[in-house]
Amino acid sequence: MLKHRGDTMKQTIAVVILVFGILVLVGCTTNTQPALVNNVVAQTTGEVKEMSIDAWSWGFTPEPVTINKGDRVRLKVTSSQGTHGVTIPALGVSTGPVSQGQEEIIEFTATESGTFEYFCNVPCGQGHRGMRGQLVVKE
Ligand SMILES: [Cu+2]
Repeated sequence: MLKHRGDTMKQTIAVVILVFGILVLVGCTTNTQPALVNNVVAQTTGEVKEMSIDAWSWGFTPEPVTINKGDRVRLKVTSSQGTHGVTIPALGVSTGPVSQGQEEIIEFTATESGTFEYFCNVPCGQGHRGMRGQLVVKE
């Protein structure tokens, strides 16, 4: 009875080691080719586009902002009147508050085409809710 139990234990240990080995192998395989498996790496044009948005009370200039898919964008946000900011939720980028006469630069790569909203992320008074613009990413 005791001997039999010992054999079962050995078998269990062998199975655990085998499963562990398979997991390690699978882990190594996926780690070597992340770009191929998930195709995460975005195709970029390699060109950095410098663009500017000026915020004022209450709006943005220019509006809309148009770029091409794959562009690496350096977006300079300035404020010529009041303290504002820019957030582009679809791209996960935001400035902090940009006060009058200041500037902040945000960088992103436009990996998908479409029309995305951006808006002011600093409560700036009466016209704040109207401070919206569109970022058009062309195919
Ligand atoms: Cu605002």
